[in-house]
Amino acid sequence: MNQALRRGALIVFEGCDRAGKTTQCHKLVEVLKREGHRVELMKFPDRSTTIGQMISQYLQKKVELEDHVIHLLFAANRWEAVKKMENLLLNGTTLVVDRYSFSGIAFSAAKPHMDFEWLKQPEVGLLQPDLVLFLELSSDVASKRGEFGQERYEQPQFQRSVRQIFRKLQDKSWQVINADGTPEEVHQDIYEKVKRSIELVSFQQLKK
Ligand code: DGP
Ligand code: NA
Ligand code: NA
Repeated sequence: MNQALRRGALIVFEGCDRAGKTTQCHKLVEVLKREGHRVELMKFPDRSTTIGQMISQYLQKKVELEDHVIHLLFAANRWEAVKKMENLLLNGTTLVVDRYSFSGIAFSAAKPHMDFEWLKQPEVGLLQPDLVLFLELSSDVASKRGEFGQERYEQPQFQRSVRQIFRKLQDKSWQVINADGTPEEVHQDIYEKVKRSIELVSFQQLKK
């Protein structure tokens, strides 16, 4: 088969805070690289850009921003990466992305007085993931993972609401991953699904 025609897969990790997304993203990228795959790790929010710095300040509670404003900034932070993502995918690089539009919708929709239909609009037209790995932690295991950090959304009540909204967003690109196991067990589960996805989508068009 002609390698040059193959595109990369857009693999997105989602879940509540502390589910182990970041650890699993790193592990996956490391293993795929070792196997010779072209793969790149990305993370949203990307705090390194100008917009990302505003988001970071908001999350650290150094500034207050109206709920719709911060929602748009998070979306803008994804939009500013679109060209780069598209180029990499079309050139055969698989992207492993730590959070994407589903977090965008779930975290804002968990706030009072936010219109669900309005919230989805800024995400329309972004690249659609080929595979969403939703890391789900049972509440038992979650409570044993220690205290939340100090950032804005890191409160049990808020995270419970986020989790309920995530469930409503689930579509056929999702695979729910039981994140209660050891990092190695969780990784094995993820790895199988990702390998299948990379093969499956390599001759399909990118979706927007
Ligand atoms: P992280 O760097 O992955 O820990 O994410 C920072 C926090 O921001 C985390 O609580 C999840 C939240 N978050 C991530 N993406 C979005 C988004 O698009 N919109 C909102 N409102 N929150 C988000
Ligand atoms: Na966090
Ligand atoms: Na994380």
